Amino acid sequence: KKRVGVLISGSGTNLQALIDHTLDPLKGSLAEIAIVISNKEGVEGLKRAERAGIPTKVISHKAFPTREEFDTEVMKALDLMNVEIVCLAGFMRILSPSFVTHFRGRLINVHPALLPSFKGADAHKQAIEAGVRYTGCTVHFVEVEVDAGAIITQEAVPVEIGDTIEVLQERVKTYEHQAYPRALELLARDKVRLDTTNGKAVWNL
Ligand code: 3YE
Repeated sequence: KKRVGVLISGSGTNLQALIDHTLDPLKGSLAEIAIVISNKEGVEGLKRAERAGIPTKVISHKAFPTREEFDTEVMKALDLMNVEIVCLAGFMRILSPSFVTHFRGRLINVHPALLPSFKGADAHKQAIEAGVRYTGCTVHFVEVEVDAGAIITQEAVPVEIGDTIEVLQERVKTYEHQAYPRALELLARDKVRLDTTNGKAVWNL
């Protein structure tokens, strides 16, 4: 099985979806979560990992003088666990070029919008303000430029009249929980890879 590291910053509902998927014998997953790393202590996502018997580590970005030094510590922890695939799951840090380069093609993120629309940390606010009737979620390869990497999977989600950011966020999350395990499986099974010469996804279905 491919060893996966998951990076989190909070409640870890996407982590839970990845745990449930990879631990379900009926799914026959080719991925196994080897470690969960959080940049914040005490978050619910760490408890989710512990309940599933998955090793955890807290690496607080506040303990490091620079972004690069924090990222290097995370990189070392992942390499020590022989992690082959890294999933960002509600991890709220921009990763430095050296980290992205180290894991390029093996590093994926879920973003709560239909990229390339509504990049950044307030995607639902942007979607509501734009008045779109559909938003969604995207699992993509991580590149140095945030939310710009090649797309692996997307799900479209309706925006209902009167939606608040919170209500829309909850609806989109249920789709993220479907899309993220599917994307991880595509990568773990080498059904998709990143062509690092041009940054495009290559499909072998
Ligand atoms: N890093 C790169 N490329 C990507 N990180 C994420 C995706 C992604 C990535 O595609 N290179 C919000 C970041 C946006 C932000 O400005 N964060 C602050 C810290 C805020 C905090 O600690 O609460 C920062 O300085 O990084 C994952 C999603 C990033 C979300």
